[in-house]
Amino acid sequence: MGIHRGAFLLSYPKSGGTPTSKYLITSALPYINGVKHLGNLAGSLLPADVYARFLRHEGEEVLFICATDEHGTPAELSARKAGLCVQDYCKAMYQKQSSIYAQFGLSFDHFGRTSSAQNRALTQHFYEKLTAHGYIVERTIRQVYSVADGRFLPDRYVVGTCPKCGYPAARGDQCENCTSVLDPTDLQVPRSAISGSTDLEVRATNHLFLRLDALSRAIRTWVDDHADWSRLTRSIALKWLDEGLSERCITRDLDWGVPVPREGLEHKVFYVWFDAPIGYMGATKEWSDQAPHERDWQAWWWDAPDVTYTQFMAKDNVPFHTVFFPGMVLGTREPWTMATQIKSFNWLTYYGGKFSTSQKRGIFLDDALALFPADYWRYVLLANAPESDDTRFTWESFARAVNQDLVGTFGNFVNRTLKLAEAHFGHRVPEGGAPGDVEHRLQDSCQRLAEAYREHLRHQEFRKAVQVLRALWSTGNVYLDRRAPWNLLKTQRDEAAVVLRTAINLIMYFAMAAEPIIPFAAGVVLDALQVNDRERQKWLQEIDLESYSPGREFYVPDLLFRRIDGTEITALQQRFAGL
Ligand code: B3M
Ligand code: ZN
Repeated sequence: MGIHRGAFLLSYPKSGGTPTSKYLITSALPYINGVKHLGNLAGSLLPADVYARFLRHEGEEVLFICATDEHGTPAELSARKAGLCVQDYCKAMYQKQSSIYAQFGLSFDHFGRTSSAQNRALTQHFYEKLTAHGYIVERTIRQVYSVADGRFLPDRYVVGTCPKCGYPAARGDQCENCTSVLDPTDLQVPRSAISGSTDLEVRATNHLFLRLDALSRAIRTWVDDHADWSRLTRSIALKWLDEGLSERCITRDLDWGVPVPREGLEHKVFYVWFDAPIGYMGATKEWSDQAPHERDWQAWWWDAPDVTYTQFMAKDNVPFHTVFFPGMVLGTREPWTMATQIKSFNWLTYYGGKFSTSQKRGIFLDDALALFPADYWRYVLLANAPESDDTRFTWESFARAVNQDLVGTFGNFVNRTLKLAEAHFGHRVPEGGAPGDVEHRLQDSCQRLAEAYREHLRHQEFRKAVQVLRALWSTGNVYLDRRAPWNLLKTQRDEAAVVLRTAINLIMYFAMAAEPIIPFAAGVVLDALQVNDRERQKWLQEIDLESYSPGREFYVPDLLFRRIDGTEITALQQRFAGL
């Protein structure tokens, strides 16, 4: 494993030590089974990408890591349905998901796989250390066995009525309705999710348990030390802790997973939630192993107080990231990096109904890309990020945001400015006179808006950031309408040149600001203005509406966005009516 022995930790490495010099970002790992839906994008993958892009623009050292979450019964059963062995199924789905995320512009530094050799070795290392410190015990338990399926049924594939809220389709590990963490034997009227058979027995079998109860105090101290976490994250963490932690089974009777290196349990594998979060480290080691002379995964994960680590996830993953995984890390008594910030999201619903991959209900990402370019989705999902509450996706709100903000504000400003400049001054930024008070006040106002925008992104407040971006774009149209260069051209050509030169400078800053949100359209505009890398690196640090100087050559890009009309909305509503 090559991990050097860190000193024994009496408690976790406190935050606020060495000044931060680099940012580690992870998004919750999408399950391998099936193409994910808009909710997975809105609730972790996309905001994580925006945050990574923003920090890179701020000149920070960033490592953005994600991976497919490949073990557990979802993979096994989906592979069976696809008529493939699970290894081939996972390989095919990994490639499909990787391609989709690239088309959405998710700028991972590495997108790995929890079935990697690196994750297998790390998971077994965690097992060894937790066992050595007495946090893993072996017990004989009674588990649900399906006679019809001829196998023990792992938690996710026993379904039944939630004992806490009565939800009829609760899974054996967690009720997706009230997020209560369950054990399969808790369910009322249990049935096999494989065959639907209720011919279930409870049989004795040996499994390993993580002593979360013995780790409870250290976990609570760690959670209490993060008083700055959002109310959503803290409320879920404290609910779990206040209920009291008990041992948690971390092995399963499955063929597909990380094998348990223990005599008598050779045919069992670790529970998917035991190896999955270690997958953040495993994927980083994959990244490092690709270029071992330039990359050092342990500089991010081992004894690294200079790392600020932000995790992005939907609220149903918060229990595992604020209690279960931290308990595992603390139990190793090794100096692994732990989350500094946990940005959790509520759910994106479809007209109030919950998206669900397992129940095939949602707008799936490959369908979404076939309907509209990625930027349309990125913009709308961030403008309505489910930060403070569940957010309803509706085709009306989607079309309104596209038509008003992308087409009507940003796209319209770029097109009419460059078209007018090209028509009257050719493909070069016009010379003209000197900027006046209006331009100076405009520049100050853009500087203030840019600073507010950066502040919101720094604090992962995505809705507010998009609101300010929209306000920034609007200053351009207000300026043009007020200065009306099309009138000035008749009598004051030089004045018209000032206005158009200022407006073209605005376009450059509007596109640079937009890059974390709608990277594809932003790139088209910056390429049309032939903005070089050095200028792009300056990003929004200083707004100078004379910086894109007279004589610079530009071309007019095609229309950046297209309107979505009423008939299209109606057709989309009908197509997805079954959700
Ligand atoms: N695969 C996502 C989910 O529950 C789950 C996240 C794992 S992050 C380590 O849909
Ligand atoms: Zn429930």
